[in-house]
Amino acid sequence: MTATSAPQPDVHMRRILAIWIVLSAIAVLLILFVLGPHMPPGDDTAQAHEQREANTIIAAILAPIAIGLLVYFAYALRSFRQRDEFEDGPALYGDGRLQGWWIGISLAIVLTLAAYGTYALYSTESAAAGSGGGQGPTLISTPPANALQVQVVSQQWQFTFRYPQYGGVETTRLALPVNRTVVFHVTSLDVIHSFWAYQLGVKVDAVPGADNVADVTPAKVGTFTIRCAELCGVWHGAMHTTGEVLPAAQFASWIAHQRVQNAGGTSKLPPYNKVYYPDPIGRAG
Ligand SMILES: [Cu+2]
Repeated sequence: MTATSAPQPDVHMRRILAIWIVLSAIAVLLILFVLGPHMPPGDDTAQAHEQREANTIIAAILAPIAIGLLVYFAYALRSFRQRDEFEDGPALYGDGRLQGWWIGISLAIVLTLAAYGTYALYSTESAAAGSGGGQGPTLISTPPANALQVQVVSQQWQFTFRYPQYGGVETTRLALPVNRTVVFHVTSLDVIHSFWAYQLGVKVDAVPGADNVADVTPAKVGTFTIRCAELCGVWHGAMHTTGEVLPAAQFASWIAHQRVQNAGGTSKLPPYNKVYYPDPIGRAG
């Protein structure tokens, strides 16, 4: 028997604690400084930047928890394994210290995240940067007067985009000028979809009869991915396209060209409205 030379429970706990602290410190530093700058959804807009920050912070908080579980599991496998006859360990009842720590730490983590989320939601900084959420017809931010209005019209299974300030022209491609605030008005003609412009940090429910508004300011010229993020029927998976952020002059000539090219189609569209309703029997002509 090696019972006399086996480490005491306190020694085990101290070892586990030491391994956990070292690994957690490494993981948190790696997440904050190495992985963080590459976390989704990037920083093409202030909203995307904030979401990336939130993802980084949450990952940094969760890593020590995950590492704690894995370290304990690995240590238990190695050191606490019953090698001869199998026998249950003593039951753990009413360990007040363990319960106290468990409830205390869980409470601290949850309340910290709730406070952080609430602060981020209501801080003047994020309100000024725009609201990517699109939770209804009114914005929590105040977009500038020259903001570009774009209506996102969703239907099974594609998005089209209407520009009310440019004669109400409707296009199958979404192009936006760089550094100009855009206000998306998201709606649907049939079932519930979700307009997800990944790199812009915008995800807005597209609900029939609803005008969900979100504003954002694209800060970089380039392309971004648009996906439907709500299961909407058999071709939901094919409901995606690529949007484009253009230099201002290029956007101006693009939209001017769209107006001319689509003039025939625009004249047959119903007048611009916050919402539309399906017209299966063609009452609108
Ligand atoms: Cu969809």
